[in-house]
Amino acid sequence: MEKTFFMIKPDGVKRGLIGEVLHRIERRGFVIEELDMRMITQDLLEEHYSELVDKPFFPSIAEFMMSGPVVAGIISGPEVVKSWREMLGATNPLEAHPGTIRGDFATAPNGGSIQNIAHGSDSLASAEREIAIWFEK
Ligand code: IDP
Ligand code: MG
Repeated sequence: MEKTFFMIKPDGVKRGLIGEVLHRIERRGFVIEELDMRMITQDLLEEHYSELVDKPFFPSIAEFMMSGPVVAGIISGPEVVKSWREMLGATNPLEAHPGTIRGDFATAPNGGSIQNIAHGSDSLASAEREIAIWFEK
């Protein structure tokens, strides 16, 4: 069974959306395999977002992602990598369709970082890499 890595970001936790996001995962029929609330360190963030570290907006992402706890987890199900990305919606909430998590709960970029409630691995290879970073160390 396919697995992916997901995370409820600090904005989702602060706004009381942990239950909402987990409910959507369960309602869809995906299985929560691992679940862990924790603070992200700079080292973990740089490894997780290694392809973004050199972007000009990385400092604002870092400030946002370390502003409070996240809920990290692994979910499994048929084609869960692609399905979970579809359930999240577009990166920029302004472009995310209603019915998606980002389209239902987020609005405009906020102070240089795009705050969009939740994360999902973007491919099978990313899922394996992120699961290893977060849960196999
Ligand atoms: P994704 O989360 O939809 O996979 P990525 O391009 O992998 O999008 O970017 C990771 C995260 O970094 C985004 O979810 C968002 O929080 C933030 N981000 C991406 N691009 C920008 C940008 O241009 N400005 C500010 N923040 C960004
Ligand atoms: Mg991404």
